[in-house]
Amino acid sequence: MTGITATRSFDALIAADQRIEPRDEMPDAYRAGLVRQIAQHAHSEIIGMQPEGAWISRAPSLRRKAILLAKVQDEAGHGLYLYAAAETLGVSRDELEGLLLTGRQKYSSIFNYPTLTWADIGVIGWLVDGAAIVNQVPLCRCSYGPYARAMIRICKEESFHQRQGYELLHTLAHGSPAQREMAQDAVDRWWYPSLAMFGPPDGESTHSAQSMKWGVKRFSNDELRQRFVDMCVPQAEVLGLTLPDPDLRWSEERGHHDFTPPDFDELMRVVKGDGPCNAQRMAHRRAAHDNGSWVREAAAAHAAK
Ligand code: BYC
Repeated sequence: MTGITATRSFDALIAADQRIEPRDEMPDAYRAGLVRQIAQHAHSEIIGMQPEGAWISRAPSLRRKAILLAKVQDEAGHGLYLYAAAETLGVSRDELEGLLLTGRQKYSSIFNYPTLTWADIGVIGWLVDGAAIVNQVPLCRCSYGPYARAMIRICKEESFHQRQGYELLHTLAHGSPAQREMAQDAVDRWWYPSLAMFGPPDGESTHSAQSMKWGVKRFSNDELRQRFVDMCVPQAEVLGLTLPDPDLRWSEERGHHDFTPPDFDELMRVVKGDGPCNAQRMAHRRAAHDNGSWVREAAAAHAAK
Protein backbone atom coordinates (compact mmCIF):
# COMPACT_ATOMS: atom_id res chain seq x y z
CA MET A 1 0.00 0.00 0.00
CA THR A 2 1.37 3.43 -0.82
CA GLY A 3 0.27 6.38 1.25
CA ILE A 4 -0.71 8.39 -1.83
CA THR A 5 -3.01 5.96 -3.61
CA ALA A 6 -4.44 3.94 -0.75
CA THR A 7 -7.87 4.84 0.55
CA ARG A 8 -7.28 5.84 4.11
CA SER A 9 -9.96 5.06 6.63
CA PHE A 10 -11.85 8.18 7.63
CA ASP A 11 -12.61 7.01 11.16
CA ALA A 12 -9.02 5.94 11.77
CA LEU A 13 -7.67 9.27 10.58
CA ILE A 14 -10.11 11.23 12.74
CA ALA A 15 -9.35 9.02 15.76
CA ALA A 16 -5.62 9.64 15.26
CA ASP A 17 -6.28 13.39 14.85
CA GLN A 18 -4.77 13.33 11.39
CA ARG A 19 -5.78 15.34 8.35
CA ILE A 20 -8.41 14.29 5.84
CA GLU A 21 -7.29 15.17 2.31
CA PRO A 22 -9.50 15.68 -0.78
CA ARG A 23 -8.97 12.16 -2.19
CA ASP A 24 -9.65 10.40 1.10
CA GLU A 25 -12.97 8.72 1.71
CA MET A 26 -15.31 10.83 3.80
CA PRO A 27 -18.96 10.56 4.88
CA ASP A 28 -21.36 12.64 2.78
CA ALA A 29 -22.40 14.61 5.85
CA TYR A 30 -18.76 15.54 6.61
CA ARG A 31 -18.33 16.79 3.05
CA ALA A 32 -21.64 18.69 3.06
CA GLY A 33 -20.96 20.22 6.48
CA LEU A 34 -17.57 21.47 5.35
CA VAL A 35 -18.95 22.91 2.13
CA ARG A 36 -21.59 24.74 4.19
CA GLN A 37 -19.11 26.18 6.66
CA ILE A 38 -16.29 27.01 4.22
CA ALA A 39 -18.72 28.59 1.74
CA GLN A 40 -20.36 30.67 4.46
CA HIS A 41 -16.90 31.74 5.56
CA ALA A 42 -15.85 32.64 1.99
CA HIS A 43 -19.06 34.62 1.42
CA SER A 44 -18.42 36.47 4.72
CA GLU A 45 -15.02 37.59 3.52
CA ILE A 46 -16.42 38.85 0.23
CA ILE A 47 -19.50 40.58 1.69
CA GLY A 48 -17.28 41.81 4.55
CA MET A 49 -15.43 44.02 2.06
CA GLN A 50 -18.48 46.28 1.79
CA PRO A 51 -18.77 47.95 5.22
CA GLU A 52 -15.08 48.88 5.18
CA GLY A 53 -14.92 49.53 1.44
CA ALA A 54 -17.47 52.28 2.00
CA TRP A 55 -14.79 54.23 3.93
CA ILE A 56 -11.86 53.92 1.52
CA SER A 57 -12.71 57.18 -0.23
CA ARG A 58 -13.36 58.91 3.12
CA ALA A 59 -10.26 57.78 5.05
CA PRO A 60 -8.81 60.79 6.89
CA SER A 61 -5.25 60.54 5.50
CA LEU A 62 -3.30 58.91 2.69
CA ARG A 63 -1.69 56.54 5.21
CA ARG A 64 -5.05 55.40 6.60
CA LYS A 65 -6.39 55.01 3.07
CA ALA A 66 -3.47 52.83 1.96
CA ILE A 67 -3.84 50.63 5.05
CA LEU A 68 -7.60 50.22 4.60
CA LEU A 69 -7.22 49.49 0.89
CA ALA A 70 -4.69 46.75 1.68
CA LYS A 71 -6.97 45.26 4.33
CA VAL A 72 -9.98 45.10 2.04
CA GLN A 73 -7.83 43.53 -0.69
CA ASP A 74 -6.66 40.92 1.84
CA GLU A 75 -10.32 40.06 2.48
CA ALA A 76 -10.86 39.43 -1.24
CA GLY A 77 -7.83 37.13 -1.09
CA HIS A 78 -9.26 35.27 1.91
CA GLY A 79 -12.49 34.73 0.02
CA LEU A 80 -10.53 33.26 -2.87
CA TYR A 81 -8.47 30.86 -0.71
CA LEU A 82 -11.67 29.67 0.89
CA TYR A 83 -13.56 29.18 -2.38
CA ALA A 84 -10.52 27.22 -3.58
CA ALA A 85 -10.61 25.08 -0.41
CA ALA A 86 -14.33 24.41 -0.97
CA GLU A 87 -13.65 23.43 -4.60
CA THR A 88 -11.48 20.54 -3.38
CA LEU A 89 -14.73 19.05 -2.02
CA GLY A 90 -16.30 18.88 -5.47
CA VAL A 91 -18.32 22.11 -5.72
CA SER A 92 -17.46 24.93 -8.08
CA ARG A 93 -17.04 28.56 -7.16
CA ASP A 94 -19.81 29.39 -9.65
CA GLU A 95 -22.23 27.11 -7.82
CA LEU A 96 -21.32 28.63 -4.46
CA GLU A 97 -21.73 32.17 -5.76
CA GLY A 98 -25.13 31.17 -7.12
CA LEU A 99 -26.15 29.84 -3.71
CA LEU A 100 -25.14 33.13 -2.07
CA LEU A 101 -26.88 35.28 -4.67
CA THR A 102 -30.12 33.31 -4.38
CA GLY A 103 -30.00 33.48 -0.58
CA ARG A 104 -29.60 29.72 -0.05
CA GLN A 105 -26.23 30.18 1.62
CA LYS A 106 -25.57 32.83 4.23
CA TYR A 107 -22.71 34.99 5.43
CA SER A 108 -21.76 36.26 8.89
CA SER A 109 -24.45 38.31 10.64
CA ILE A 110 -21.90 40.99 11.53
CA PHE A 111 -21.77 42.42 8.02
CA ASN A 112 -25.43 43.40 8.12
CA TYR A 113 -24.66 46.31 10.44
CA PRO A 114 -23.79 49.76 9.07
CA THR A 115 -20.43 51.57 9.38
CA LEU A 116 -21.68 55.01 10.45
CA THR A 117 -18.42 56.76 11.38
CA TRP A 118 -14.67 56.44 10.83
CA ALA A 119 -14.34 54.97 14.34
CA ASP A 120 -16.34 51.96 13.10
CA ILE A 121 -13.33 51.06 10.94
CA GLY A 122 -11.18 50.87 14.08
CA VAL A 123 -13.79 48.84 15.93
CA ILE A 124 -14.20 46.40 13.04
CA GLY A 125 -10.45 45.77 13.21
CA TRP A 126 -10.38 45.44 16.98
CA LEU A 127 -13.61 43.58 17.74
CA VAL A 128 -14.74 41.97 14.47
CA ASP A 129 -11.31 40.81 13.35
CA GLY A 130 -10.55 40.01 17.00
CA ALA A 131 -13.60 37.74 17.17
CA ALA A 132 -12.69 36.25 13.80
CA ILE A 133 -9.19 35.39 15.09
CA VAL A 134 -10.49 33.74 18.27
CA ASN A 135 -12.91 31.73 16.15
CA GLN A 136 -10.48 30.91 13.36
CA VAL A 137 -7.17 30.08 15.07
CA PRO A 138 -8.57 26.69 16.17
CA LEU A 139 -9.66 26.11 12.54
CA CYS A 140 -5.93 25.99 11.62
CA ARG A 141 -6.14 22.54 13.30
CA CYS A 142 -9.36 21.57 11.51
CA SER A 143 -9.40 17.95 10.36
CA TYR A 144 -9.85 18.90 6.69
CA GLY A 145 -6.37 19.67 5.28
CA PRO A 146 -7.14 22.32 2.62
CA TYR A 147 -9.34 24.34 5.02
CA ALA A 148 -6.76 24.13 7.83
CA ARG A 149 -3.95 25.26 5.52
CA ALA A 150 -6.00 28.17 4.15
CA MET A 151 -6.73 29.26 7.71
CA ILE A 152 -3.04 29.52 8.65
CA ARG A 153 -2.40 32.27 6.14
CA ILE A 154 -5.75 33.94 6.80
CA CYS A 155 -5.07 34.10 10.55
CA LYS A 156 -1.68 35.72 10.03
CA GLU A 157 -3.31 38.45 7.96
CA GLU A 158 -6.20 38.80 10.41
CA SER A 159 -3.69 39.48 13.20
CA PHE A 160 -2.33 42.43 11.23
CA HIS A 161 -5.90 43.62 10.61
CA GLN A 162 -6.70 43.45 14.28
CA ARG A 163 -3.60 45.43 15.23
CA GLN A 164 -4.36 48.18 12.73
CA GLY A 165 -7.89 48.54 14.07
CA TYR A 166 -6.66 48.66 17.64
CA GLU A 167 -4.06 51.31 16.76
CA LEU A 168 -6.66 53.38 14.89
CA LEU A 169 -9.04 53.20 17.82
CA HIS A 170 -6.26 53.98 20.34
CA THR A 171 -5.43 57.12 18.35
CA LEU A 172 -9.08 58.25 18.41
CA ALA A 173 -9.57 57.33 22.06
CA HIS A 174 -6.58 59.52 22.97
CA GLY A 175 -7.52 62.34 20.59
CA SER A 176 -10.00 65.23 20.96
CA PRO A 177 -13.13 64.83 23.11
CA ALA A 178 -15.20 64.45 19.91
CA GLN A 179 -12.90 61.69 18.61
CA ARG A 180 -13.07 59.91 21.97
CA GLU A 181 -16.84 60.11 21.96
CA MET A 182 -16.96 58.74 18.40
CA ALA A 183 -14.73 55.81 19.47
CA GLN A 184 -16.94 55.00 22.47
CA ASP A 185 -20.11 55.23 20.39
CA ALA A 186 -18.66 52.75 17.87
CA VAL A 187 -17.71 50.30 20.65
CA ASP A 188 -21.23 50.62 22.10
CA ARG A 189 -22.83 49.72 18.75
CA TRP A 190 -20.49 46.84 17.77
CA TRP A 191 -19.99 45.00 21.06
CA TYR A 192 -23.08 42.79 21.04
CA PRO A 193 -23.08 42.08 17.28
CA SER A 194 -19.43 40.97 17.72
CA LEU A 195 -20.41 38.60 20.55
CA ALA A 196 -23.13 37.19 18.30
CA MET A 197 -20.56 36.27 15.62
CA PHE A 198 -19.77 33.12 17.64
CA GLY A 199 -23.23 31.75 16.88
CA PRO A 200 -26.12 30.54 19.06
CA PRO A 201 -25.50 29.31 22.62
CA ASP A 202 -24.22 25.73 22.87
CA GLY A 203 -27.64 24.32 23.76
CA GLU A 204 -29.12 25.70 20.52
CA SER A 205 -26.22 25.08 18.13
CA THR A 206 -27.33 22.57 15.50
CA HIS A 207 -23.93 21.65 14.12
CA SER A 208 -21.44 21.96 17.01
CA ALA A 209 -21.62 18.46 18.51
CA GLN A 210 -21.03 16.60 15.23
CA SER A 211 -18.57 19.17 14.00
CA MET A 212 -16.49 18.77 17.17
CA LYS A 213 -16.58 14.97 16.92
CA TRP A 214 -15.17 15.28 13.41
CA GLY A 215 -12.47 17.73 14.48
CA VAL A 216 -13.79 20.55 12.30
CA LYS A 217 -14.65 22.79 15.25
CA ARG A 218 -12.32 22.39 18.23
CA PHE A 219 -14.25 24.49 20.76
CA SER A 220 -17.91 25.27 21.25
CA ASN A 221 -19.53 28.62 20.41
CA ASP A 222 -19.82 29.58 24.10
CA GLU A 223 -16.23 28.60 24.90
CA LEU A 224 -14.93 30.85 22.14
CA ARG A 225 -17.29 33.69 23.08
CA GLN A 226 -15.96 33.53 26.67
CA ARG A 227 -12.37 33.53 25.42
CA PHE A 228 -13.13 36.64 23.35
CA VAL A 229 -14.68 38.52 26.29
CA ASP A 230 -11.70 37.66 28.53
CA MET A 231 -9.35 38.95 25.83
CA CYS A 232 -11.24 42.21 25.22
CA VAL A 233 -11.58 43.40 28.82
CA PRO A 234 -7.89 44.29 29.40
CA GLN A 235 -7.61 45.66 25.86
CA ALA A 236 -10.56 48.02 26.49
CA GLU A 237 -8.82 49.22 29.67
CA VAL A 238 -5.70 50.16 27.70
CA LEU A 239 -7.89 51.99 25.18
CA GLY A 240 -9.63 53.81 28.03
CA LEU A 241 -13.00 52.80 26.57
CA THR A 242 -15.92 51.08 28.28
CA LEU A 243 -17.58 47.87 27.12
CA PRO A 244 -21.35 48.51 27.18
CA ASP A 245 -22.28 45.84 29.73
CA PRO A 246 -22.99 46.88 33.34
CA ASP A 247 -22.84 43.22 34.42
CA LEU A 248 -19.37 42.59 33.01
CA ARG A 249 -17.11 41.59 35.89
CA TRP A 250 -14.37 39.13 36.81
CA SER A 251 -15.58 35.98 38.54
CA GLU A 252 -12.98 34.52 40.91
CA GLU A 253 -15.04 31.37 41.10
CA ARG A 254 -15.10 30.71 37.34
CA GLY A 255 -11.75 32.28 36.50
CA HIS A 256 -13.51 34.15 33.69
CA HIS A 257 -15.52 37.33 33.21
CA ASP A 258 -19.26 37.15 33.69
CA PHE A 259 -21.05 39.02 30.92
CA THR A 260 -24.46 39.62 29.37
CA PRO A 261 -24.91 37.40 26.29
CA PRO A 262 -26.02 38.95 23.00
CA ASP A 263 -29.66 38.88 21.93
CA PHE A 264 -29.85 35.56 20.05
CA ASP A 265 -33.31 36.32 18.68
CA GLU A 266 -31.77 39.35 16.99
CA LEU A 267 -28.97 37.12 15.64
CA MET A 268 -31.47 34.76 14.04
CA ARG A 269 -33.52 37.65 12.60
CA VAL A 270 -30.38 39.14 11.07
CA VAL A 271 -29.24 35.77 9.67
CA LYS A 272 -32.69 35.27 8.12
CA GLY A 273 -32.43 38.60 6.27
CA ASP A 274 -33.93 41.14 8.62
CA GLY A 275 -30.83 43.09 9.68
CA PRO A 276 -30.26 46.80 9.02
CA CYS A 277 -28.18 46.24 5.86
CA ASN A 278 -29.05 42.76 4.45
CA ALA A 279 -30.92 44.09 1.40
CA GLN A 280 -28.22 46.66 0.63
CA ARG A 281 -25.38 44.13 0.96
CA MET A 282 -27.04 41.61 -1.35
CA ALA A 283 -28.06 44.26 -3.92
CA HIS A 284 -24.48 45.51 -4.00
CA ARG A 285 -23.10 41.98 -4.37
CA ARG A 286 -25.53 41.16 -7.19
CA ALA A 287 -24.62 44.36 -9.04
CA ALA A 288 -20.89 43.59 -8.67
CA HIS A 289 -21.52 40.06 -9.96
CA ASP A 290 -23.48 41.36 -12.98
CA ASN A 291 -20.88 44.02 -13.74
CA GLY A 292 -18.19 41.33 -13.72
CA SER A 293 -19.92 39.13 -16.31
CA TRP A 294 -17.70 40.44 -19.15
CA VAL A 295 -14.61 39.24 -17.23
CA ARG A 296 -16.05 35.74 -16.83
CA GLU A 297 -17.05 35.65 -20.51
CA ALA A 298 -13.61 36.85 -21.64
CA ALA A 299 -11.88 34.27 -19.41
CA ALA A 300 -14.10 31.47 -20.77
CA ALA A 301 -13.43 32.56 -24.37
CA HIS A 302 -9.69 32.64 -23.69
CA ALA A 303 -9.75 29.20 -22.06
CA ALA A 304 -11.67 27.75 -25.06
CA LYS A 305 -9.02 28.91 -27.58
N1 BYC B 1 -23.85 34.64 11.26
O1 BYC B 1 -25.01 25.17 14.61
P1 BYC B 1 -24.34 26.51 14.60
C1 BYC B 1 -14.46 37.32 9.00
C2 BYC B 1 -25.81 29.94 11.64
S1 BYC B 1 -16.08 37.11 9.34
C3 BYC B 1 -24.55 33.95 10.35
O2 BYC B 1 -23.66 26.94 15.85
P2 BYC B 1 -21.81 26.26 13.21
C4 BYC B 1 -14.07 38.68 8.58
C5 BYC B 1 -25.04 28.69 11.24
O3 BYC B 1 -24.44 28.82 9.97
C6 BYC B 1 -16.42 35.66 10.14
N2 BYC B 1 -25.01 32.68 10.58
O4 BYC B 1 -23.36 26.57 13.33
C7 BYC B 1 -14.18 39.02 7.23
C8 BYC B 1 -26.17 27.66 11.26
O5 BYC B 1 -27.00 27.87 10.12
P3 BYC B 1 -27.04 26.82 8.85
C9 BYC B 1 -16.61 34.51 9.21
C10 BYC B 1 -24.68 32.13 11.75
O6 BYC B 1 -21.46 26.26 11.77
C11 BYC B 1 -13.91 40.33 6.82
C12 BYC B 1 -27.03 28.12 12.43
O7 BYC B 1 -26.76 29.50 12.59
N3 BYC B 1 -16.04 33.40 9.88
O8 BYC B 1 -13.72 36.40 9.09
O9 BYC B 1 -21.45 25.04 14.00
C13 BYC B 1 -13.54 41.29 7.77
C14 BYC B 1 -26.73 27.35 13.70
O10 BYC B 1 -25.41 27.63 14.19
C15 BYC B 1 -23.93 32.78 12.73
C16 BYC B 1 -16.52 32.17 9.76
O11 BYC B 1 -17.46 31.93 9.05
C17 BYC B 1 -23.51 34.10 12.45
N4 BYC B 1 -22.80 34.84 13.33
O12 BYC B 1 -21.12 27.50 13.94
C18 BYC B 1 -13.42 40.93 9.10
C19 BYC B 1 -15.76 31.12 10.53
N5 BYC B 1 -23.78 31.97 13.78
O13 BYC B 1 -25.64 26.91 8.22
C20 BYC B 1 -13.67 39.62 9.49
C21 BYC B 1 -16.15 29.75 10.18
C22 BYC B 1 -24.41 30.83 13.48
O14 BYC B 1 -27.37 25.49 9.39
N6 BYC B 1 -17.46 29.42 10.71
N7 BYC B 1 -24.97 30.93 12.27
O15 BYC B 1 -28.09 27.41 7.93
C23 BYC B 1 -17.66 28.97 11.96
O16 BYC B 1 -16.76 28.89 12.78
C24 BYC B 1 -19.04 28.49 12.31
O17 BYC B 1 -19.73 28.26 11.10
C25 BYC B 1 -19.87 29.44 13.22
C26 BYC B 1 -21.25 28.81 13.44
C27 BYC B 1 -19.17 29.61 14.55
C28 BYC B 1 -20.06 30.81 12.55
